[in-house]
Amino acid sequence: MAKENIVLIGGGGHAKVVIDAIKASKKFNIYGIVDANLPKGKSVLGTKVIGKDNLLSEIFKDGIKKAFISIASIGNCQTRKKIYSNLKNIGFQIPVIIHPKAVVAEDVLLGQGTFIAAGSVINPGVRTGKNAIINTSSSVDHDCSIGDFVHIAPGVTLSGGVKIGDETHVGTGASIIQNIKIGKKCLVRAGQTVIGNFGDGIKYGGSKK
Ligand code: JB3
Repeated sequence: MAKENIVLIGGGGHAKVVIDAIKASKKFNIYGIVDANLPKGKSVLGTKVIGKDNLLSEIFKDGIKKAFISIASIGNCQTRKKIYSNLKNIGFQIPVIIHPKAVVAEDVLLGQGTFIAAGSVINPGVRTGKNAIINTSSSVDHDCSIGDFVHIAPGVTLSGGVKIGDETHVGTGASIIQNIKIGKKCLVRAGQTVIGNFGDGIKYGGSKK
């Protein structure tokens, strides 16, 4: 059966990780990338930049019904949220993308647009909201709940029953012990170990130098 076309939004570093996962999963044919700054014709891992976001409505009318946000975010997901609502307004479906070298339990529920990178382990009972990123080699243990637009950076470890609020960024290599609750729009800085709950809007861990 012919693979369905998908258009990517963003052609930077995270796009390379997403393109690799899509190619490895063999689920979609990548139609092209729209990017706010990259020149038309630039190749990202063999996928061409075909224009900017103003092309998306035309692409949809031409029959490309799937799109995926291949921009990550470090601490601020407003761009992803803006793009997401634009895609939904146009009518795009935003699938879940899972690298075949991730380990995902069968009862896991992943919100639309969620990305699971290579080497990640998602254990039973996990739920994510929409457009979450579970990045390279991170581990999300049983019954964790991950909110909308959350970014779990590479190498993060979440023990069982952890709750992460919408739009929170958990930085590279951070560890969060079991049943901890973290609020919305927080930033857990890289390498931190979290052993206590905290609410919304907290920047947790040593300040940037
Ligand atoms: O550290 C790791 C494993 N990954 C990082 C990731 C989490 O964040 C990565 O190394 C980068 O630091 C970053 O990846 P990302 O999100 O791809 O950022 P960057 O490499 O800067 O690429 C973002 C791309 O999105 C750029 O080409 C921008 O021009 C483009 N862009 C920004 N805003 C946009 C928009 N493209 C479209 N279509 N629409 C926009 O609104």
